Amino acid sequence: MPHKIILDCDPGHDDAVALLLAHGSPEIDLLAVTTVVGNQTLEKVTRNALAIARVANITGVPFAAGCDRPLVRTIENAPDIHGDSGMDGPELPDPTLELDSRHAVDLIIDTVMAHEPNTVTIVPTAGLTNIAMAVRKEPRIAERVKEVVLMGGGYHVGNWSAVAEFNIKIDPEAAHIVFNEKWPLTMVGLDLTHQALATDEVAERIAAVGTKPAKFVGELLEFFGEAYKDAQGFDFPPVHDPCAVAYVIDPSVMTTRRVPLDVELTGTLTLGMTVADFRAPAPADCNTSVAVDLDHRKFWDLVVDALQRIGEVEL
Ligand SMILES: [Ca+2]
Repeated sequence: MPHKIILDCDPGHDDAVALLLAHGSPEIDLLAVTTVVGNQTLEKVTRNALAIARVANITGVPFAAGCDRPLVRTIENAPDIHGDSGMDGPELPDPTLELDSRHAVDLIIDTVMAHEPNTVTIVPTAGLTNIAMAVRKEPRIAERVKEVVLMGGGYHVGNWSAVAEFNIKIDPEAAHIVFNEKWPLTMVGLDLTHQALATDEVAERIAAVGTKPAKFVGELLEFFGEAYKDAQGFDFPPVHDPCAVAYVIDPSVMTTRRVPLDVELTGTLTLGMTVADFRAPAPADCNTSVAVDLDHRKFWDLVVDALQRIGEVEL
């Protein structure tokens, strides 16, 4: 049985790869795609999500727009990494898919409540505003969701400050809510995703697929690589978001460690830091884990395989 997921995202170059991986993998049943302010404004990331749907011919999956600002903080976007559109690089086709009329928060709640308990995994690859709002509006989803597997945070690294990662830092209050719920939660943070580099060999493998969706990914990664080189001094871009989807497809793609996790809300220098307490063996009731080591080859095999399965798509 494929794993049922809701992808909550802010496309975003790496969100695009995450969405294509979810769509192309036979191990994933993509129930819904929801968007939230983050890499760019809600309007832009939602348009980008619909453009990806057109590029990969994703139909029959509801897409809904969610929160256009964080719970408490003012809006922070990341144009230095993702450009003015939020997904600069390839030409973005005009969307043909219509948005679901529901707010993303309601689509998330409806989707979780409509499925059997312990069958739906929520995969957030953006700020956690929608997920926090959903679990506040309908607390029963905390017991009903199988797991939350999120891209965000880092137990030893930051990128939006010395110790805080973008998705957590832009809405730390939302992250605090999500990290402190009862659901099992796996944090696929920067410690892991900085191993998911799109090297030259990876770019060649994607180009060799030879389809329009693969070319689209190639152009995304080219822009992303330049942006990461300029902004953060990386030789190759870390492709964060599909790591969370890959973990749902095949947990053996990475090692994880169970550890108590929380989110700093009051630090002068550490706001939005995801604090992992490694001092002792995790207590029996610990429901949080962090991703540690990535199998780079296996990860990119999943992405390339998904692109091959998507095949050619005519625009
Ligand atoms: Ca993202």
